[in-house]
Amino acid sequence: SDYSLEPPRHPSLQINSKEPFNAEPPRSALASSYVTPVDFFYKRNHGPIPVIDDIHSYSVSFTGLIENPKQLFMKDIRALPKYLVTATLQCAGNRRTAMSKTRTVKGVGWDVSAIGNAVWGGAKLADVLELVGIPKLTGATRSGGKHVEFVSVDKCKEENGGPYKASIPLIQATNPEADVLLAYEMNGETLNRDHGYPLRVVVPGVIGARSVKWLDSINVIAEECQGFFMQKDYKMFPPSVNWDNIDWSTRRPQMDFPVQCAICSLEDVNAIKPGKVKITGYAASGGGRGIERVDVSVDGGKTWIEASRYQRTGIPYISEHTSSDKWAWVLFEAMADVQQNTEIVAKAVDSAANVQPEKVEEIWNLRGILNTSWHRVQVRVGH
Ligand code: MTE
Ligand code: MO
Repeated sequence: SDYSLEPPRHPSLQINSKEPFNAEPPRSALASSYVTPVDFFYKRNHGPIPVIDDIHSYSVSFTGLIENPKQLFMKDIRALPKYLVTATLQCAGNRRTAMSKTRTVKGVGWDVSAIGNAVWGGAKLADVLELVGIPKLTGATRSGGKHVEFVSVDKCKEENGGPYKASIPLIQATNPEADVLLAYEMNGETLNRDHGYPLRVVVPGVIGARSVKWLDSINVIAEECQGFFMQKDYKMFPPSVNWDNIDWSTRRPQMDFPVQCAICSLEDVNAIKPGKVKITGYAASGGGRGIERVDVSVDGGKTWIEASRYQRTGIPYISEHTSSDKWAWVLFEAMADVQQNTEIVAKAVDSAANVQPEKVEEIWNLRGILNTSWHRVQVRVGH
């Protein structure tokens, strides 16, 4: 079958779907390291993993509304300055399983680990676009191009056997500060097949769906990409919209992800001993908004304590401080005293003072995306 050439994967991944391969690490493994090891990084695919063997003949074609259409080979991309960007990638479907418990949603189920933080290495898309005649900070090309479309090599059924694709605005693609990369490395190693070998897009602060893997072409276009995953998926609808009354054209494709956090040191329903319990997890927000605060409750949300936050070890985390990684998650830690069965809750606040919604019901949507409701775990305390 098409799936006979899949790469090997770590046995401790929880598999949510086998073909296409969708898997996430156990919670406990996720929050134990600031930079997520490649083996434990969630894998989100819509078709078989492409086989790209001949790296010398591999190229990306640049087409559309540009001055100098051309083909770029890996050597051309590698000849540009190499940047390392620490960025958290999160699937819009992260925490979907919990959302589907209130009302059924459509999509692959995920626990809290469809998220990971990696050091991506590659060329800035803004530098690459200069090679095809588009200067930095361009909102529109002379021929009217306003969006940059990324088209993959893979084939998926949602595109009727065509390639996966997505787009971002040209102004973001040509802004060096937006740190959009054409990445060929992940955590200092050559990007592996699962994560987009030999070349993928990384759009920091934006839902994972726009970070197209296995690039085949980049097209500068007038309107945003008309592909399935931009127009018929990954849009946020209100709870009143169902499969009978949905009108996809009424909503924009989701780009930035909202403020999110999850407890990773506990699962439903863990049995713990009475006394001090350590509560750890991650918090992240989109658009480069840092994490201002993480609140933890051990009485179901009646009272709260503030968790401590950190990124790289030894450097205190201060939201919007230059020593912090602006596109990356923060890990949090709190100690609390627990004497009886209870619900432990976490919620984060980002640098724009955005907060997480209390109840999943309020943000329920038929595709089960962006479940950023307060994260709750039930614990049983044994004396
Ligand atoms: N790119 C291609 N070509 N095909 C895909 O199926 N999935 C997208 C995105 N890029 C996808 C893709 C989605 S929905 C997510 S969340 C991220 O890749 C996941 O990236 P990862 O598997 O490296 O974690
Ligand atoms: Mo995703």
